[in-house]
Amino acid sequence: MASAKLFYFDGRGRAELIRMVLTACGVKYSETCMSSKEQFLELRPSLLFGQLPLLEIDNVKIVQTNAIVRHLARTHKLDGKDEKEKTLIDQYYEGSRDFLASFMGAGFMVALEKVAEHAKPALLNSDCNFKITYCKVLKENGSSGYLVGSTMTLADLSLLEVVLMAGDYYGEAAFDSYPELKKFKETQSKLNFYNDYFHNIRKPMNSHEYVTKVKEVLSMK
Ligand SMILES: N[C@@H](CCC(=O)N[C@@H](CS)C(=O)NCC(=O)O)C(=O)O
Repeated sequence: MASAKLFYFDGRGRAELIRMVLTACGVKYSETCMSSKEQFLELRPSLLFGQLPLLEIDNVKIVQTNAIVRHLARTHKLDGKDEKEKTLIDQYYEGSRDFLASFMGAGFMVALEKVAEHAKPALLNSDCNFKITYCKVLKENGSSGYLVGSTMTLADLSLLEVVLMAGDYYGEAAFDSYPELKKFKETQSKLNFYNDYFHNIRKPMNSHEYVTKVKEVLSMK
């Protein structure tokens, strides 16, 4: 079984999806979490774009979150069985990444206490386009509970990250009137990887300490 090293911070950010995919692929990994400016500056020359996350796997250093998860998906067959499935997976993956990107830095831009309020219009509205679209896709794919085909793919993991985030902020209310998303979450929660991910791997929601630490390490104002 492959083993890997993940370099990031001790929080979700851009690395949470990588943690989910590593767990779903059954890859054992260790984490190095940046805790000082000096530690980051020492690592920086080995980062292709000077940025984290970095995943070392199979003697290769990979940066760029999307490249990392796509590498894992390709090497562990979470990327679809034919060209049509691969394209659909890419499409749904990009859709949920775009949506998530609008919240990614929220805890760094508005006071942490205001993040849920900030995200509310997009995540809780009864006419949330994102949720409507993914419900439609799940419905059209039949009763499997997955976005593409009848097994888990990278597209599902990417959607799951958004679904879990919405659940963190608003509980079950996040899925009122979206039965397909409710069922999607149930399907995912019955998979073997989920229990391990949810209980042992998933990082907590950002705290003041975490935001302060990241800003300090990256010399952010
Ligand atoms: N497109 C890159 C963006 C990476 C990125 O912006 N990383 C931040 C931390 S979340 C970083 O390392 N910033 C330091 C810098 O840009 O100097 C990815 O998805 O990996």
